[in-house]
Amino acid sequence: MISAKMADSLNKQMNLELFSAHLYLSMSSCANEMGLKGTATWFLVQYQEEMVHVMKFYRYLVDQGINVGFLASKAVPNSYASLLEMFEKTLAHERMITSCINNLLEQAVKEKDHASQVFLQWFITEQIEEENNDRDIIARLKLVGTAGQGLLMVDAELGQRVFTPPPGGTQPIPLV
Ligand code: OFO
Repeated sequence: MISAKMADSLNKQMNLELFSAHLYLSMSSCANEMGLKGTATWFLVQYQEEMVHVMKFYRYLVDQGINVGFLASKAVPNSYASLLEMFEKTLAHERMITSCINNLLEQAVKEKDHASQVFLQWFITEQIEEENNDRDIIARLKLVGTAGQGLLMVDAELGQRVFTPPPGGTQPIPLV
């Protein structure tokens, strides 16, 4: 049993995770248009990971007896000047998500909602990895420059990324 206020906050986060999924699917499409097939793959995997996040919130809320609500979704940008800009926007977005998750945990602590605290721990750890991945890629892009051979090398590396379904059950959407 969770409070109506906690359920509302978690429901909003579920919708924000859906926004993240749309944002990264759009970035995948942009990268494809720029001829950066490896980057397109990286963002497609990122989209799949975000759908796992959506489903984790969905499952938790439904298991707590909550009828979830899908809110109106904001349009996402679909044009970027460079790959560096794309990853800088990605890092800024992930930092915003980290602060939302931290706020949710603070709310759960304040409400003495132990179940939600345990649930949110996974996201606290996940956000360290999300931000770290983006920082690494930005650093590499700054080293090699944003054009020519260096860019193609980073693009090829990004294309190696594969989606790994999380252990323990929350099934994402089917793989593309
Ligand atoms: Fe990218 O971590 Fe969820 O939104």
